[in-house]
Amino acid sequence: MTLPVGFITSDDDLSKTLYVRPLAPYRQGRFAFGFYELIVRKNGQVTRYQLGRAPLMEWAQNEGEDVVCYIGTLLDRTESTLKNYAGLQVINTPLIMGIVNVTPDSFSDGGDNFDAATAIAHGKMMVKAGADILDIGGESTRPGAAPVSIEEEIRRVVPVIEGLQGQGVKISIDTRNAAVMEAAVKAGADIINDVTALEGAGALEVAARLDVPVMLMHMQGEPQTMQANPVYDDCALDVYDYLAERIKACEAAGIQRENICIDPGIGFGKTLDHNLEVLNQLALYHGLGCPVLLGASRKSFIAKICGDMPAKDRLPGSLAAAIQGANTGMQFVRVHDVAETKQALDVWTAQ
Ligand code: 8Y4
Repeated sequence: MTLPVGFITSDDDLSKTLYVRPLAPYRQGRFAFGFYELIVRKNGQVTRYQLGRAPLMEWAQNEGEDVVCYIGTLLDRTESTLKNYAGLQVINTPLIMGIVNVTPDSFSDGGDNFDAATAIAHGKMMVKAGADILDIGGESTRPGAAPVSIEEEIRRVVPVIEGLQGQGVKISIDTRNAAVMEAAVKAGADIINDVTALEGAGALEVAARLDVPVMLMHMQGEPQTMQANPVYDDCALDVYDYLAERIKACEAAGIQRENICIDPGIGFGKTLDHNLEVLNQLALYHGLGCPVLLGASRKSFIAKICGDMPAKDRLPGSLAAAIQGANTGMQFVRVHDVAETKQALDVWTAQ
């Protein structure tokens, strides 16, 4: 496919027109950034061109100074693989976020203390297994899950955050409620993980005031209905544009880019094809200049690919997704099975 010449005009918003995706796998200690996919989106048309770095820069030069500058920034961001976030040093193998659910549907027995004690024990086990972050959540975003009051959500997560202090790992609070963010950080949480990218009432302001690192995830629609009929122009690019817009909103609210991690939100308002489009182009998101997290563990896209099986039987598919994350330079993977994921990533890293 021949490159468009004189295609970009001064009317084009470059940030919604040009994207670059590195084609070589990210490998620890030996990076090969020779080849890229240049993605051009104009008038609703998306065209992809695969080319070497030098021809890409040559094309940019012909398009003008603004394009040189924009592509230069994207390449700089994509090629700076070392990123520090939340006091964690991220080398070129993903760090592991272990999932700690504090929702009644994740326990067979009901009692309050049982819930907290079980979650704390589970968290400590994940630390032993090699987790770098524990993600503590008290609200289920599963379709059909019972709604939880803010008081109940706080009552669930605070004792678990307190019980997991001093383990030598970071704690993230998985919530979309500003009041829960506040209570959780007060109890010792280090990071806010929000599946609505701080779009909730007061969330941006509270996160900025608390001055803790944030994770911004993409979701289309609302948890109850998001899987009904998700529609995109181009899923991977639409997610990119959304995250770019949320980064901008964070910066405007006083949250610095170094304190932002982004996440394309596998399974959140996405069909199997949408999820696969994102999973196949994960490295695109490095152009946004933030560490990237991939959360694919046990999600239903695995069952849709392989034939239905319960969530607990999706470890092999989850490990394949984690390795895809490693190959595309993801800084974090969010997983249920920490020991197993660590073994897979250690072997990948040792190659
Ligand atoms: C079995 C068990 C099958 C759990 C599916 C699930 C993400 C997230 C969730 C994510 C970030 C989940 C809170 C969905 N997913 N946060 N949270 N990224 N940042 N489903 O992908 O695990 S909950």
